[in-house]
Amino acid sequence: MLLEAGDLSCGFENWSLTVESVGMESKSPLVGVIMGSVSDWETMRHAVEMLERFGIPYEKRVVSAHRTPVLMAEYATGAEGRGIRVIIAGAGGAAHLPGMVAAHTNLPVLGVPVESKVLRGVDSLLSIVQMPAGVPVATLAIGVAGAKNAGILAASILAHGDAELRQRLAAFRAEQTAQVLAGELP
Ligand code: RP5
Repeated sequence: MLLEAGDLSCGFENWSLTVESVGMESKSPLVGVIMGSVSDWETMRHAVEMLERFGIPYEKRVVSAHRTPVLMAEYATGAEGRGIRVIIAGAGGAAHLPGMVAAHTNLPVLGVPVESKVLRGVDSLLSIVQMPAGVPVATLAIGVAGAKNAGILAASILAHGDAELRQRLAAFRAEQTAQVLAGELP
């Protein structure tokens, strides 16, 4: 059971609802959502919204590999001991945060390349995806799609030990399928 006490009335009968606010952070998070800057939030909030849809307890915070390197190392080394099971790390530009976090933990790290202004996120993507063999970062697509998929992938990872969450994932997929089948071209 991954759900914690809290308002889950946004429930799974209403998958198409847009989550207007993100306020279900947990004191016993299973997913740590970190990002290099407050400016990444507009992208990374989509990962958080997906976790909220699935009722997965999470925490979110800014952790910068180059501006707060000591905090980053402490966060990554301490995450597993605090009960975190997946880390989602978003960063843009010379996006070393996911790789540096992965260097400090054996937890799965899902990297989200934030779309940078100058190179439109190609720099972020290449920085995150090209980890040398031995320290993996599971890299998602650039921008919002990647952030959403990071949330879904975190749910998939956690669903291995949680039949209820597996059901929610299946329902989510089924709703997408139904929407496509119901769609009409103009
Ligand atoms: C990276 O630098 C952050 O992840 C962000 O995407 C980028 C720009 O940061 P700001 O200058 O907007 O704080 O560390």
